[in-house]
Formats: sequence, C-alpha cells, structure tokens
Amino acid sequence: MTTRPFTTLAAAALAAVVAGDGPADEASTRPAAAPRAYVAVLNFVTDGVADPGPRVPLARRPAGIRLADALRLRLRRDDAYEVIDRLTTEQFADPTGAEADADAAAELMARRLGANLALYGTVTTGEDGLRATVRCLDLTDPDSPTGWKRTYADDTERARAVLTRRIVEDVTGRDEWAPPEMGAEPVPEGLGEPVNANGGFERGSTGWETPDNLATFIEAGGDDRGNILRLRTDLAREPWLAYRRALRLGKADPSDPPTVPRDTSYGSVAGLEGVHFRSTFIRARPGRRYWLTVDRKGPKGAKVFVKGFRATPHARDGLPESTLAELGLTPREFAELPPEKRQKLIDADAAKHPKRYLRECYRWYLNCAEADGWTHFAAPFPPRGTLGEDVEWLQIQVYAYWPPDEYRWDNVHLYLAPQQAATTAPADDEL
Ligand SMILES: [Ca+2]
Repeated sequence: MTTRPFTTLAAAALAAVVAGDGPADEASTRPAAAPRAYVAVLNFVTDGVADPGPRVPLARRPAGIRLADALRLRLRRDDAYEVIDRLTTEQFADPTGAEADADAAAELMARRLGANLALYGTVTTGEDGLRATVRCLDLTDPDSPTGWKRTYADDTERARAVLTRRIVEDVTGRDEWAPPEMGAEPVPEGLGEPVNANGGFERGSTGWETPDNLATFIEAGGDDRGNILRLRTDLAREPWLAYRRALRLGKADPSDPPTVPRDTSYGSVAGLEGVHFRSTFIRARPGRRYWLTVDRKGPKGAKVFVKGFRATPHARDGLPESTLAELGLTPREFAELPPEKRQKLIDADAAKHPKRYLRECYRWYLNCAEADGWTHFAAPFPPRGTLGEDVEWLQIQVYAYWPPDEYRWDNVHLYLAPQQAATTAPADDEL
C-alpha cells in the first residue's frame, strides 16, 4: 500500500515538526484533538528562475519558494492541519511543478513525508503580477483520494498575501477570515448620511468608476430599486483584459464594448481576477470606525472591499501606463530619457493626478453569503479598534468572482459610526 500515511521515516519527520513547533508548555495546553490532515507543501517551481537553495535567505529565493512557505505558515494557524516545515520538506523533495506526475507526488508525500495532503505547483511572475497554478492532492480518506488543480493570479503589491489567502480558502473549503456575523453587532440607529456618493446608483456612475458595459453595468433593476449595479464574471479573460487596458489608455469606448465569449472555466474572469467596481476616493478619517451596508442578489463569490490608501514617495518612481499614453510616450521612450527629465515628468504628473500615486495600506471586506433574493448585509470596520493613522483615502470596491455568473448590487453605503460622529462633525470633502 503506497498511500499508507506513516512510515518510520515519515514519523521521524513529523516528530521533528512537532518538536519544533513552539515551546513545550504551550503544546501541552493545546486541545488533544488530532489534526485532520498532515500537510506537505512542496516548494513550487518558479518559471524561468533557478532556486539558489536553502542556504540563501528566503527573501532572496524565487517567488515559488516564498509562496509555498507563506502557505505553510498560514495553514499552520489552523488546528486541523499539521504542516511539515520548510527545512524538512526541502530535505525530502525538490521543487515540484503543477505538471508533475500526480502518482509520484502522492507516493512522495505518503511514503517519505508522512503527509496525507499535499500542495505543489508552478509560479510565474511578470508584468501581470503573480500567477500560480496549484495542485492539491488529498489522501485524508485513503479509500477515496481526491484532488484539484487551479490557477490564481493577482497584480497588486500584496499579490503573495492575496494568493495565499485564496489557496488556503480552497484547501480548507471556507473563508479564512469570517467577518462579524450579521446580527453579532446591531446596526446602530441613526447612521445619518453616507460618506460615499450615490450608493444607490440613481445618478448613474457619479461617485463610481464608469461601467465598462461588458462586465460592469449600471441599469434598471426592477423590484422598485431604480438603478442597480450588475457585475458578470462568466467572460473569456484575455479579450476582457485587452478591452480593460484599451479603456485605461483611452483607446476604447465603454458605450461600444466588444463582443466577448462567455467562459465558465477556471481560466475565465471568474476563476482568475474576478471583477472589481470601484468608488471614487473618499477622504479617510483615522481614529474613526465605519459601517458598510449593502443590498445584493446572486451567488456566493461576492465581497465588498473597503481599501485604504496613502501617498508614498516610493510610488513616484515611474509613470503609470495611462499617463504615458496621455503623453504619447512608450515605456521604452520614457526609460531612455535623462533621469532629471523623467523625474520632472513624474513630479508634474503627481501634482496633476495625485490619486495615481497612492498605494494600498489597509484592507477590510464584507463577505456576502449567497442570496437568492435581494438581501441586506451590514458590518462595522475595523473589526477591532479604529482606522489607522496612515490611511489618507478610502475606496469601496464591489467585487464578484466565483462562480462564473451575474451578481447584482444596490445601496452600497459607507457610514461613519454614529457614536463617534457625535463628537466630530464630518469634513466637507466627505459629503
Ligand atoms: Ca438603486
């Protein structure tokens, strides 16, 4: 039986894991419940990048090694998973790509590592950000082995954290961070006026980005709702991305969107980026607390993010694609300018379009359960304490991803929590 989980070698490896896992007194006070799975996260292969090996600090090793290690750390937080540490894993297994032979991987994890759940995969990095194709082999029920293969992508500065969270959610089968349950904290009376504009979409896209009329629509919603926001994620990814880029560069017209085929595969917009619909920037009030409320209808892959942003000097080290297009410069032409000329263009653009030089520094989301009919959701944030001092601007991002489908939204309102509003009048720029 090659899939029997424990061999002598594997038991030794696990003993090393347990011994290395925190102070002994802490371990002895833990609940005695056995973990559900013994997990081996094999190092991921990074396309086109050689791994200098374990003697080099982790920060200088390829993206695939760092993503695998982030997954180990994150899964270890869950008592149901005993995760084999990086050094032990590297001793027994080379980086393993998504195309590796699944039977060989299963044998390795069972016989040499004593694991009954393994992750391995291939990572690419580039202009599109971080992209990982991940395979999961699950032998926790030895009579019924299962597994999956999925691709994840993110192009933000937090790409590794975003991918780690999404992969862990898929492994555990649940959202990693559960926002407060509805009703856990009562919605206060008298929320007053929202600090964002046009949450009900009656004034079209005022207060929001312009809908692209391919994945994002503002339209009559029926049910006495006036206008609503509709997002669809069942689209072929490449042509949609090309259209979004053309919109950013002013080379496409949202009133005349292209025809893009429907796609419901893991390679669709739903399986990768998902669709965001962004508000304009709202002046943040550090030291305050907020409530977000929303009505929605549709399947479960739906969240409303509130992200915090601030200006940072390091954001001003290049020109955004949209600015280059406005100036009629290619990235290469810009790179070939003398440094002082480049800096002058950046400073001029940052003075004209300061919002283009903001960077994300805070993130919270309201997770929306599946809703067959229009359903109201509400939650306060930050979950604990108040908004940090470094947050200068907030942006609401309505987000839909998996399954590939249509998602409807209305009354997306952001409020200052009233118990504090009583002591401070809102500034003009919030209204
Ligand atoms: Ca409405």
